[in-house]
Amino acid sequence: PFLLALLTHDTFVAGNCWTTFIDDTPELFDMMVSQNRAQKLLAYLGDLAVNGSSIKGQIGEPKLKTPIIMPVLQDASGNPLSTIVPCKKGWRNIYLEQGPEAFAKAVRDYKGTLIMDTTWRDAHQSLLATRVRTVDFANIAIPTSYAYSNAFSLECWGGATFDVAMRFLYEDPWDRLRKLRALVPNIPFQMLLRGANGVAYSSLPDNAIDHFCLQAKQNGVDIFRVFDALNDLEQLKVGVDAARKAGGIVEATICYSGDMLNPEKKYNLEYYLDVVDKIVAMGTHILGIKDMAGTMKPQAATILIGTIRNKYPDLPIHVHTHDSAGTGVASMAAAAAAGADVVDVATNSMSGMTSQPSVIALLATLQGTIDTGLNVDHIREIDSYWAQIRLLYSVFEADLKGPDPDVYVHEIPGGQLTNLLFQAQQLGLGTQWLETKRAYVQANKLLGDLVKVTPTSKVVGDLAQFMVSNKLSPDDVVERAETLDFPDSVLDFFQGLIGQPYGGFPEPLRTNALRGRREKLIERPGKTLPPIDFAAVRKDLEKKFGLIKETDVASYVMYPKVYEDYQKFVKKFGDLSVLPTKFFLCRPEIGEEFNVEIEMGKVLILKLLAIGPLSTHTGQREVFFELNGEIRQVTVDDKL
Ligand code: 3PY
Ligand code: ZN
Repeated sequence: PFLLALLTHDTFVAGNCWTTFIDDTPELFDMMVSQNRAQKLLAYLGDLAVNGSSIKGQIGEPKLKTPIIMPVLQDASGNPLSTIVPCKKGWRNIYLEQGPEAFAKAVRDYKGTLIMDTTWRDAHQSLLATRVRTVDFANIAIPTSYAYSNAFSLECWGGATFDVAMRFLYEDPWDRLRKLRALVPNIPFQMLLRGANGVAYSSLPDNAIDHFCLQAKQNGVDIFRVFDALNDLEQLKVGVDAARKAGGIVEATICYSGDMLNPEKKYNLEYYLDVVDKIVAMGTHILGIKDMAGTMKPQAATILIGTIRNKYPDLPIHVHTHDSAGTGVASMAAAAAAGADVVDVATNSMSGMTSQPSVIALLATLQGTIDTGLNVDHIREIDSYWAQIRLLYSVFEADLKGPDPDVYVHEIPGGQLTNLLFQAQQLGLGTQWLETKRAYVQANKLLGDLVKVTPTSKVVGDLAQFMVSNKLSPDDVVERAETLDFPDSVLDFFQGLIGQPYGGFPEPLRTNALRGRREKLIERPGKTLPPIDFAAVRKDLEKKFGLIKETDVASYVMYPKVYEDYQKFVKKFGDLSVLPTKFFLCRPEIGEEFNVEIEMGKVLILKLLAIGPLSTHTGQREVFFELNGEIRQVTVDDKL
């Protein structure tokens, strides 16, 4: 087709084909790029048609069979609201015009309680294995900019989304951030940063966190919720300082674990208040309270938030929970009543159970007492979109059947609960799930009763699964520690790579498990990790992958192997983030026509025509497509 375009080009036909023809006719180059992209896309679709989906965690086909119907918001007079361009009104303007301190003050001065919507990050991380793709956020982004214009923030980035975007969805997480930012200029974007671990699972050199936060800020993040999984303040400070230096709004966060109301538990009110005092002394624009498992009962919320509010009347407080036990709305309402400035919710269809409580359930609970500034009708309209998206991603559902108030016993964080349940279901053993939960409690006790959230929750979960699969009792683990082959994450923790736990490491388990193979760290890891040489990383990546962005450098530093695999995938199949999810997950029907906008204004009209017979000679099949009216053919290895 490129040659055809060249031969039929007006200038060429007229005989004016001087040597600079190609330089002077850049549209030919554009066309070559488009052709190349189209061919890669067909290679992916052909592979999908022959071999089925290779997306990890996918089971079956989406339940959604019909095209997505877009919501229509209405203005106060009942007329359709135009959502052609993004809304401009919102809390982000205060930050952009007056800076983080003024933003924090305005939030504190607000008379009601604001909300953060987590649908674009934690909700799908907790319910759909973090698999929602950029295109499905982008399609609803502009209407969301109107419906949520009074929201404190949208949580849309960080946590597990960074890793999963590259590893399983073959997307650039930075590209997602940039696209969404352009579509939602008015609502603050919030990310979750795992302190000195960045968005990885153990510590990185300090300059990697600084570099990452600067890129995040420059590409669209406004608010950095920074936590450390052990509430280790030195580890936390690395993230807090990086976010502040980048110019972001800092939300230094304390992780809530266990049951503060139970006097026998390790983490009590005194413990939390001590950590809060230290966070305040460290300096933060906002205090985050992160109840990642949903074990903060309403009465605990009242006492904890009420006490902090009295002690620090000017400090904005932002509270996060999960609805695993079914008490999330009650806890968030209690937090709001006790003086929280912001609480977390998710759109109805992406809420409940291991996700955040439902936004409309919370609005109904607060109605007439606490104002959130939100328009319920608009929120409901946006949810009509998410109800369809939930069906589109049904292939990643963990199939939770209802709330799990057992969370008060096992204390498994929301995202991990779904994950472990899914894995237990895959094994198909009816008792596996109960055994995993029981082992999780035992593993936590063996490790010294940790604050459990990524990455410490992974340490506990890995030890629990290790105990179940090797049929080990807690006594077996202690007695045989010197010979057992513990999971890497457990050894990382024992070594001190994740930080120092409150109350110290469990001994002699730690020493026996390490057996002198790794040196025990007594200081935070970042102090001794050699700094990243960014120029050298960039040079190396350019050699391997050609022109790259500074955000690629940050991706590589965070996840070297995942980034390289992602780049190799893109070289083969192109950027698939533009492909509608239905055709990313499943092959189209024969004869079904669909469109893919590969870049602004460049739309491919595609149709799968036929899948050829298997060549016993090559083990391959020819797959035939129609692309913008022309027949195209790709050769695919049949792997089945
Ligand atoms: C993450 O770190 O990804 C979390 O969601 C922690 O709650
Ligand atoms: Zn969470």
